[in-house]
Amino acid sequence: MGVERFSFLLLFISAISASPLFLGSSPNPNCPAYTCKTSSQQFVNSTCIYFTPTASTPTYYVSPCSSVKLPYCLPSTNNNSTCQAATPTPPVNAWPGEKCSSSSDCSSHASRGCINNVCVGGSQGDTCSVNDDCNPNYRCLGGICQAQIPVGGTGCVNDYDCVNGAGCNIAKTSSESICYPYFSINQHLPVSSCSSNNLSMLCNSGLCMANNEGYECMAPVKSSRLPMSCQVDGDCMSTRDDYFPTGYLTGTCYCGYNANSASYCSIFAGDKPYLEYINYFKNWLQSTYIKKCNTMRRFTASCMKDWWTTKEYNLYMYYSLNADYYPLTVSGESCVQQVYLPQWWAARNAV
Ligand SMILES: *[C@@H]1O[C@H](CO)[C@@H](O)[C@H](O)[C@H]1NC(C)=O
Ligand SMILES: *[C@@H]1O[C@H](CO)[C@@H](O)[C@H](O)[C@H]1NC(C)=O
Ligand SMILES: *[C@@H]1O[C@H](CO)[C@@H](O)[C@H](O)[C@H]1NC(C)=O
Ligand SMILES: CC(=O)N[C@H]1CO[C@H](CO)[C@@H](O)[C@@H]1O
Repeated sequence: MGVERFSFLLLFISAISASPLFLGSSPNPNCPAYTCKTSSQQFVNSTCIYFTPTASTPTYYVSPCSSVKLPYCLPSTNNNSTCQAATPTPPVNAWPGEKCSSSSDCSSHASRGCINNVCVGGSQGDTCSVNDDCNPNYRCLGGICQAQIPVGGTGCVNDYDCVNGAGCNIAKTSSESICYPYFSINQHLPVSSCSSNNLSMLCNSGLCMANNEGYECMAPVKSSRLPMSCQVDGDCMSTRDDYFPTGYLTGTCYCGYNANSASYCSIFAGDKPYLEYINYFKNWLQSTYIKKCNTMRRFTASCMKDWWTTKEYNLYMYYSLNADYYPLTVSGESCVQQVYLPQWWAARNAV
């Protein structure tokens, strides 16, 4: 398990319906265009996006919000959008190990509250009901906080039993299950689980595939070129790992935030932006800082932000979002990216 990091691709991007195979970078009739407001257009009443539904290519004309009172543009689908007031920042709800100014910042999992600006929960031997109740380096086993299993140790049932930089390669019995460092199992060696989109954080490549017995790690397959223009998902085939009878993966074709209404394929773990992300993620996984997070919070942005340097955190966010959003960013104008991909935009400008 432990694949949640991989699954936060945007929910509001339009998936593509069927249309003929075409491999050039041509407009996709199912995609709108996204472009900056022209100088002749007049936007009234704090409009930040003007949509032309009846144009031959429906187009979103974008003008980022500049007023201090109404700084945010939240894009609507098939409609205009207006600048909005800043949403209030949600209260801090910190897990054991995470930073706080007072006990009200700590979640109910931190039974001892805020001590020296860190939320404190259960230590060795304290009672717990879930992993979240224990301090960093511990997990909840049989109602008691106990030390996580080190790399190479046996007895894990899931990743959260292992130290934060490692996951559980589950065998038939837990006494044979071993904690492996993430991204450490070489290609074509067995791995206990593989997500439906062929991702495994235990594999060196980040990729896995079913075989006759179960699953094994896959070679780092990639796009045949980057960017890869597409009309349908079937256009998004990876290079092959010939070790498998069907040794390729199929990505997803997304409408990009560009002025040409072009669509592009999601990328594979062997592609440069994804490799950059995995390499940077390894810095976190191998750092001493990850040991300051509760076992359930090992991959969370909030714990990472608390302990990593701002520079490292920003770089991580940039590589992570850049791998996820790659097809959305190709050939985009900055005014559009600023409004439609605000997190990516902010991370890119912070690095
Ligand atoms: C702008 O807002 C004003 C006041 O609310 C309203 O009277 C006017 O119709 C709006 N204009 C447009 C083009 O929506
Ligand atoms: C978008 O704004 C324009 C200009 O104010 C207006 O004419 C149009 O009806 C609006 N579109 C929608 C879908 O509300
Ligand atoms: C567009 O937005 C306006 C203002 O929020 C709303 O009244 C209208 O129903 C929307 N139109 C469509 C077609 O969704
Ligand atoms: C778990 C698994 O193997 N998932 C998929 C990996 O990719 C192949 C080829 O695209 C699919 O057939 C598998 O279902």
